[in-house]
Amino acid sequence: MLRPQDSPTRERRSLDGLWQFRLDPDGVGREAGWWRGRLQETREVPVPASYNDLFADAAVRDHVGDAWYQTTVRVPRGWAGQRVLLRFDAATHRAVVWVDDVEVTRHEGGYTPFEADVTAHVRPGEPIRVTVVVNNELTWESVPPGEVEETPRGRRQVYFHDFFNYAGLHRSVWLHSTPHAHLDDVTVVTGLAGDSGTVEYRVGAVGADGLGVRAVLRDAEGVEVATAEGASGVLQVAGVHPWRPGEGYLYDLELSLTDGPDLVDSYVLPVGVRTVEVRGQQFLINGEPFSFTGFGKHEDLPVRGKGHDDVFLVHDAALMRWIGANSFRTAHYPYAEEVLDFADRNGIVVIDETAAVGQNMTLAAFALGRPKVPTFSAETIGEAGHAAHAQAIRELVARDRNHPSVVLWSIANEPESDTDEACAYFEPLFDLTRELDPTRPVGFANMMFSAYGKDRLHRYADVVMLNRYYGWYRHAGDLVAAEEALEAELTGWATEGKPIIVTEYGADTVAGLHQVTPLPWSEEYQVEFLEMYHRVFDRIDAVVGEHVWNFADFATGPGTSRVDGNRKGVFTRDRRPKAAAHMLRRRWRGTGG
Ligand code: GCB
Repeated sequence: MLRPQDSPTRERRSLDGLWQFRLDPDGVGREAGWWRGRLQETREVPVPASYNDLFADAAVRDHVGDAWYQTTVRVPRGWAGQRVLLRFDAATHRAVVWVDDVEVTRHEGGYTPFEADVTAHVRPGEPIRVTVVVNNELTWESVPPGEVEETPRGRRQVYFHDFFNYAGLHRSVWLHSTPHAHLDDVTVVTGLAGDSGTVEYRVGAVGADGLGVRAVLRDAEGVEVATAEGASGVLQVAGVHPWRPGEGYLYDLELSLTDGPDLVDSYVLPVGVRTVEVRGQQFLINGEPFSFTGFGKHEDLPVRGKGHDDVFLVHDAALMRWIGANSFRTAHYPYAEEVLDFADRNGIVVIDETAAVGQNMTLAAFALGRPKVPTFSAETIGEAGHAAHAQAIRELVARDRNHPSVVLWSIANEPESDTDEACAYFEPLFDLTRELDPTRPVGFANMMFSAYGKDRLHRYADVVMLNRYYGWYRHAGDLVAAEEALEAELTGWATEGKPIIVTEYGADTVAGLHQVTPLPWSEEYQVEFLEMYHRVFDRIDAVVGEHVWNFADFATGPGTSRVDGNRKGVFTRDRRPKAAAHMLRRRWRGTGG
């Protein structure tokens, strides 16, 4: 599936804006066929956005089940004779889509795109009614997992991860056109040898028997640097300008489907020429050791929830530059593609994560005070959950494999990782990821309960990724004991011979809360906590990455350990710096101020 784009042969029309919206708390709309006509008793909601925080209404915020969206759009007159597609960049967590009275597609998983060929259901120049039912329920079969509880007060969603279960149409919706004979897939793999580069490409095409494929690579000035013929090939780039951290140099790969002298279809893919490799305890980008500085982030904003927003895309990146962050992890799900495009153009390094979070029932029992159930079993995360996870990996790699910014796949966050069941569950998922993309290392973020000596999954991973909270969930307020414990554990991990990225470390901090003697929740404690971690990191060569948890404060479900959400942000939710931001800036930029 190629993204919608405007090219000499393709066009797109955005469906973003205000849509009609109706919650379906009793779950009657599917039976009643709400897509068959104008949706009744609606209010307007913006797309893209989560619906939860728009109305200051607990029934909307905590809704469990179906939510209906509807809009109309006129198919451009000029699209006669073209294929017409309806594409959703995401619908969280699943959706069914109708064009007028006809179901055209359904999709499972809240953070990857899907589309339907609607050519047979539209007439160029005429309007269509687009109806979508978006369902936000998390179950043992979904990624992430959860459980819907029936209570006397209605249905309640329980989930095992630490961020609010925002739902809705979080990303853009498109109507777009392609020719009937068309390119439908492209993969690039890049290489570097001295000052020459290679761009290996492979395209898929439909209805293309007897047609030719031509590939033209242009540099950032638009100058043609290499060409090739055929559905796959290797372009040689003499005097290559590599993509590198801090400098997102991109070439354009123009792919054309041709019929003799005639152009049938055309698609342009930005390409960064770079290599990624794990060698010993180093993480190499373009053959040079790379150290990750930055954050685990979230897609999370006041009012919008997880709705993608270009304003905050630009602003967050500016703050990351200001502070000296060179990278981030898409905790805990694939982010909007606009975010990766921006990272590509700006040389920001990305650890790309699936939505597999909350697969740890020991942690869930501890955090939610629930009886412990097995994580991986026929009654909990079983075959269906495994299949959904494998599909989530397939869709993530298919969507993001051509982004130079993405250097490492994270296939899960803090899963159970110390049991036979976890090994049986994860080994095939690591294999699958490598089979889908042999060019990037693969890892998962390990949780403290499976500390060094206990974890059994790291043997499948190329990089050790650790989320650690010594000084917070353990040894809270005692940074001396925390420092000893952290150093002892990291020293153990360092003997594994793999690079270590500390993918989370952080302390909840209420902005404006100050203490003379640093105590948990104060700005001073956050600073001393992070400084303690840095002392330890600097003593252990295998540590090649530090990602503070979190870039900004973010919304969570209710709970006694959260005050208006998770406060481990280095910035507040509205992006004001806490004292730790200035400290990090001194460390990461080496500016002394
Ligand atoms: C973690 C999780 C993250 C939480 C964080 C916390 O280990 O990966 O999702 O938000 O801890 O603050 O507890």
